[in-house]
Amino acid sequence: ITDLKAAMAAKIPKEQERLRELRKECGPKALGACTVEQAIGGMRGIPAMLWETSLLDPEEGIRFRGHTIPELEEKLPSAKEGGEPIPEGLLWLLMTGEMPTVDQAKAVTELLRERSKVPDHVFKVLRDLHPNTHPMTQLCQAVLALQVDSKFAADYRAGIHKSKYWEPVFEDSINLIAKLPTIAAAIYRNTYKGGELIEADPKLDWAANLSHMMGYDDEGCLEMMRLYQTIHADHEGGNVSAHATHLVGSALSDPYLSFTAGMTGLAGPLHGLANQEVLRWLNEVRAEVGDNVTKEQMKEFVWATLKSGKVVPGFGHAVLRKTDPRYTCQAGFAARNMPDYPLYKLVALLYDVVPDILIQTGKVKNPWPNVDAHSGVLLQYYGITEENFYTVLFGVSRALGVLSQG
Ligand code: AMX
Repeated sequence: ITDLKAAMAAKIPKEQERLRELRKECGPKALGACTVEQAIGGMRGIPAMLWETSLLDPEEGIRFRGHTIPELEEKLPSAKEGGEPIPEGLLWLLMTGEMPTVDQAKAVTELLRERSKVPDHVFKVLRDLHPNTHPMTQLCQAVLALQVDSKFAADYRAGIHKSKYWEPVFEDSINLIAKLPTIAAAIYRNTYKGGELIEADPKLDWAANLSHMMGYDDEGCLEMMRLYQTIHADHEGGNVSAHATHLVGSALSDPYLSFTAGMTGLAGPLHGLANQEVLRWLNEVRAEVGDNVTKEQMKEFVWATLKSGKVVPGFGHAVLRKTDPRYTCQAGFAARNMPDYPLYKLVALLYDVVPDILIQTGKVKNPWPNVDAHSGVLLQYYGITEENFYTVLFGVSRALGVLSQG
């Protein structure tokens, strides 16, 4: 079976039954206590949400349907022999719980291609925005403009039975995921390249097409984008973008409305915008001391940042207590593809310097780097230098996780 919806239809009645049983048998059982600190800290550490697509272990990091990131790199289908995983395979895994075959992943590529056309009125909305509108705000506006075509909203109005909600939610989610690369590329081209858009290439897969439509066709860049879009997809349910999407979805707001809520959260500097902030911060270091930064100069810079009441972006995490495996995965890609790149070396130097200093503050619970410490370096290397755009790329990927959970 290579049809994603048919694979879901075969599973969903059983899953609905499993949930009913779980509720019946274990409903009154307590999962744990809740402390005052946890309540003040925004529910940190309280096991209070069902999130089937991924599980975040503080020591080990994220597992997608039980698979670690290195396992995904090994097992998910790739576009090139032995190359990086394609996110279409991850989408199959997240939605069905099963590792896809090559044919199943290819069928998802086709499904997304068939539905990728973005209506003209959405481009018009983007063109009419104030030229200084942040790319993340543009992304939210474009997704909201697409909402007029929500199948779930229409079916709900027509009185659909609740056991069938998943079908129009699936249709909306696939339609939205299919259109996101074109929307993201249009935001990029409008904001930084004079508004000249590039057509999708029907031979390319979903993530590679995003790179192509932005104007980057280097084979290495296509591979980087496939990996990037795979590893940013999901991080359990407690982070701001996932939680906000889920929360708004619980009001039966359709996938367009719910996903927009997630994206307004991802746009915050302590969450997804941190990838932009890391680059900005690194550029400040380079402007002050040049490219050959010594360890001592770097230490001084980190302390100056902390003393001025700011956070060191790209470090720390609400749940993780070790180096983020998404950081390690990107560092591995950099080591394979850009070992002599000065910015890569600068980020490696940060790894040497920052954790010790954060430990010395005596209050940071996780001094290790997170996903955002490394992603900007990969993008810069291939020429995508406009850091204000980076969170949009994160957002496109995040759609795979939060909409699968929906
Ligand atoms: N630099 C400086 N101070 C930090 C810090 C960092 N990287 N990480 C945590 N701290 C500080 C907190 O601000 C807090 O200080 P306060 O008591 O004076 O308010 C104290 O250490 C304790 O915080 P914590 O329990 O360790 O972290 P948290 O769960 O409250 O917050 C996070 C987690 C990610 C918001 C925080 O580590 C941070 O601000 N990091 C920098 C921004 C960043 O990289 N965000 C991206 C995270 C990944 C993602 O969502 N994409």
